[in-house]
Amino acid sequence: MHKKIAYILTLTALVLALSACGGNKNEAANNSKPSSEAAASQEVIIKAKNWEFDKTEYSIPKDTPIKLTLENESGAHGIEIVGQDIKIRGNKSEVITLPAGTYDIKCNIACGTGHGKMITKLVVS
Ligand SMILES: [Cu+2]
Repeated sequence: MHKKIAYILTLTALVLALSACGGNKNEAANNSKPSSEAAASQEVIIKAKNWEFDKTEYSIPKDTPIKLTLENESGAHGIEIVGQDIKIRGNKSEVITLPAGTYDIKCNIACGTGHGKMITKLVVS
């Protein structure tokens, strides 16, 4: 009986060790992958002006590299995908890849009176 328990414990430890190794390996692979613009399959343009974005919602496919571009039509604005380390300031692009979910996008440059209203959504599905 004790042998069986020892066997199960060993097996559990082995499985945990293997899954931990697998996880680290994937993480390292992702970190070393450069996010080049060439990898993006489509582009989403967010247009900003004083004090709103051109859409109340933007949609992109999940787990797919997308070129996200910010165009300022008036004023100086930026975007930040809340909860993610994704920030664009001014007229620039960045290639992003996100898992499924709904994210808030907000202006990240103190742009004046309506700054607090500059919020939109990014739906990833
Ligand atoms: Cu702002």
